[in-house]
Amino acid sequence: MARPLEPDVTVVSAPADSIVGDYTVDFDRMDSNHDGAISSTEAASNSTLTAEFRAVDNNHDGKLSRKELEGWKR
Ligand SMILES: [Ca+2]
Ligand SMILES: [Ca+2]
Repeated sequence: MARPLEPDVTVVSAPADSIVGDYTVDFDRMDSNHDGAISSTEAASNSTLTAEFRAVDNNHDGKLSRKELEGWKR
């Protein structure tokens, strides 16, 4: 009993977040409450940034300004 040939559908899930080792941060997108700074909560979507949050936060106010982020990106 031959079965009709069906296309073998292989679902390849491409990682949406494939930026590795490239510090591309969309400040405006990450600043979800638009207060001009990235809080640790807002940075949570970026694991790399979360890991280095304290280092990036030069003035230790718990938020990352656009300037602090610029310095991080290099
Ligand atoms: Ca914010
Ligand atoms: Ca800061």
